[in-house]
Amino acid sequence: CPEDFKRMELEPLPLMTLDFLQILSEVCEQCYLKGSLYERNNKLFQKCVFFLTGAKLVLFGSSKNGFGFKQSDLDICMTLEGQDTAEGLDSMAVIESLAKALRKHHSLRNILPITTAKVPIVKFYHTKTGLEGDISLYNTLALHNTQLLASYAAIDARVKILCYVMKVFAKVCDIGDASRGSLSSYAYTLMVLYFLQQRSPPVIPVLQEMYVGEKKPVVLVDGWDVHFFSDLKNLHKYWPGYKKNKESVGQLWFGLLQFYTETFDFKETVVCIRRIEPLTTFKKQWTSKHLAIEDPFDLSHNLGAGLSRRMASFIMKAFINARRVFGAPVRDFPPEYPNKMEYF
Ligand code: 3AT
Ligand code: MG
Repeated sequence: CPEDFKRMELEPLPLMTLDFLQILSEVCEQCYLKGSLYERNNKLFQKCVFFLTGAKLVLFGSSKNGFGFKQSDLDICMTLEGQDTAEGLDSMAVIESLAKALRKHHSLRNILPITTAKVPIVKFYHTKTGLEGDISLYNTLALHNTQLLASYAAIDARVKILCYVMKVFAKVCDIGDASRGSLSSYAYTLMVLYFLQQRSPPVIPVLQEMYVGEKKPVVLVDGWDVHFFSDLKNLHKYWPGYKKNKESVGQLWFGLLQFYTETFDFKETVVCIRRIEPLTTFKKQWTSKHLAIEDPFDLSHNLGAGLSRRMASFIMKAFINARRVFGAPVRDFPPEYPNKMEYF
């Protein structure tokens, strides 16, 4: 369990040289440039949209928030014509009949309705594009958190790179599959955003705390406040921290690994991107959980709630190993890369 990893067990690291941090930045940037496919999923989505009579399909998740990559799935939200909310809807029955309708499409395979999850979904595999996807019903909050994440991605190019690198890290270390007991990509993205907000000076603001005018607006969706500051063109006017942080991606990536292994106290504190003040696990009554990550809108939802002690420990070990590996300077790796990114 994370709290079992006493800080003392962490190996001391050699001093980071500026050269090495430059190499680390290039590794992160190349990882992003090689794999990130911002528009790809949108195009493929158009190809694999199967028209279901009476249904409206909207793409969300990484295909829309700027953190998409080759292995990303298609997250699709379905609503029914003439029905604005899920109220009175027999979701299980709709999911079952949706699965039946999808089975008629010859280009779809592995159609699997999952009705036991918090949000019932139908999973599928599209043979022509090789994409996996899932369709959920009236997942309105997800559409809003996609917008929130897209706004953070639009503020600073380093956000996209780091979120992307984090997802690759999670996939490579086999700690990024919520259906197999670990955490979803979404949870790791929230961890990166939290770190970037807590960095000094911060790389991104807390958009949910910002507003123009006297009173913070409240926009309710499914009973939760989904307001956030979205006037990014004028961010420099309202956020004093605008462009204050000048660290490289390499510094930030290594900083993130240090933050979650050396500084952040998983036992006491919740990963929470909606406010800058620390939020305690005690206040949320989430003390029995190994890792607490609060959804930015559905505040009752802890994304780490499903983690077993064993899995939490496995995830922490991956972070500790990454801190050691990325913290060990190498001399001549990698070779010169083209397409360096400008991020200021
Ligand atoms: P990939 O590129 O697909 O790996 P992603 O950013 O699309 O990453 P996910 O597929 O994990 O992230 O999730 C897509 C969206 O689904 C993000 C969020 O709106 C919603 N979502 C995912 N997991 C959860 C969760 N545990 N709780 C609430 N919403 C979730
Ligand atoms: Mg996804």
